[in-house]
Amino acid sequence: MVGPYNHYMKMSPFADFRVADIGDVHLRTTCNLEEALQDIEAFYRKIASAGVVPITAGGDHSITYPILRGIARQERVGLVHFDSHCDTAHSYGGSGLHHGCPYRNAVESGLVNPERTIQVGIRGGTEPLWQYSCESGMRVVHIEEFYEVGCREVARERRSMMGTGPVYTPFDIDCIDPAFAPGTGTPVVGGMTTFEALQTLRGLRGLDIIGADIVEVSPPFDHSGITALAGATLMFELLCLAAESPARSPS
Ligand SMILES: [Mn+2]
Repeated sequence: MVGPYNHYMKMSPFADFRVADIGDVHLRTTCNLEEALQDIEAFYRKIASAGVVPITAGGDHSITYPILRGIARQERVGLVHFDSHCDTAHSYGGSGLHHGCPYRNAVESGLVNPERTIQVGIRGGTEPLWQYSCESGMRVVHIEEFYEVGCREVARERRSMMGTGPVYTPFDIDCIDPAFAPGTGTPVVGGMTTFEALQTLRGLRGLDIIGADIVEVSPPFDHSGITALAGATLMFELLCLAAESPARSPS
């Protein structure tokens, strides 16, 4: 149902680039979060060292931190992060590696430049947990501002913030309104439509995208596969963006 042609970008990434599904990350255990994240990091280190740009289907949002560890370069990466939550919380329930804090970890371990980080679609009742976003210098675009200024302006700001440096694009499906993507663990009403998400992603054309992910799609909570379709469609758009990134060229 998704692809093979992107009518907006006028490209067929599967025909023009070497694209493959390389399967799941094998975890030694699902009972030890620290070890599981080490396994993810090692898997992505191998991918990045082969010169491959990973587009990941999660998994909850805890996976983004070890992915960033695996694909890290010398230069800190910029983030264009789509989510209803900032995910810069403290440790919770005895763990500092849960799905609500990957970006605090990524900044504190020197992987991500908070001044080249923009978080889009933010809303909801857990805002007090995310002070770290503002304290560290991230740009937080609440959903109200997103609607006031529009997709184009948000995209323009992101482009100027990202410049020519490396960019990672994590996409939490709960950024989308649950009317369009109900199958997720922490839905928050009042989000953007799938069309608005696609249009905003398209504003990222030409950035040096070194990886992207779609996280928090939860099939048991889904209805008629609507969230899976949204996730797969967004993933296809991310693939096209990565394929068009300046560092890439057709095989
Ligand atoms: Mn998230």
